[in-house]
Amino acid sequence: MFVHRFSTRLSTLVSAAALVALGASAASAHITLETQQAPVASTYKAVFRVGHGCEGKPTIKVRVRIPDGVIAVKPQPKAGWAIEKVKGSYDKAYDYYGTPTTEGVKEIVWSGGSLPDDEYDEFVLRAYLTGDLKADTTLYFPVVQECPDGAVERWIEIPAPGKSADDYEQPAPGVTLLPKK
Ligand SMILES: [Cu+2]
Repeated sequence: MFVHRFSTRLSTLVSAAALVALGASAASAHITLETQQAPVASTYKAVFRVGHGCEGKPTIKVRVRIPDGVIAVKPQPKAGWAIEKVKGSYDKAYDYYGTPTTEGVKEIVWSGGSLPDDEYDEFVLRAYLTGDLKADTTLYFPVVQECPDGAVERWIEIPAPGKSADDYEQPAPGVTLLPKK
């Protein structure tokens, strides 16, 4: 996030062209999804890319909230990290290959590791994007990134209609939904 605040402060001092360059580098540093398009009614491998810690501090916990319509969630085991699967009821019954499904994982928490600010890592889960999700919309996975001494980065901003992630300081990672194959 240092990059973003730095660029905001600088905004009155530098030219528009320089700002564009800063914005591009800041965007690549967010927590983002590797695969940014996926059809509904299909299985999706979500790779969350963590580009930096909390203003220089290492990342010690990553919490991912599972949005409505995303079911059958399974995190990929990760060496050096414990995984908590927080379960709950879905907002409705979703069809999972003919089986009505009413509950499952709503949040995944990776903890116990330490990712230095100057290193890169990925946190992976697999899930089913139900046919109830709407194609041609963006599905967002809010992520909270925690660091020592209470430092935290909340990647939870959901862009309003007509806006994009680039319009926000801490956008939630998103995947554009495509029509069912
Ligand atoms: Cu960033």
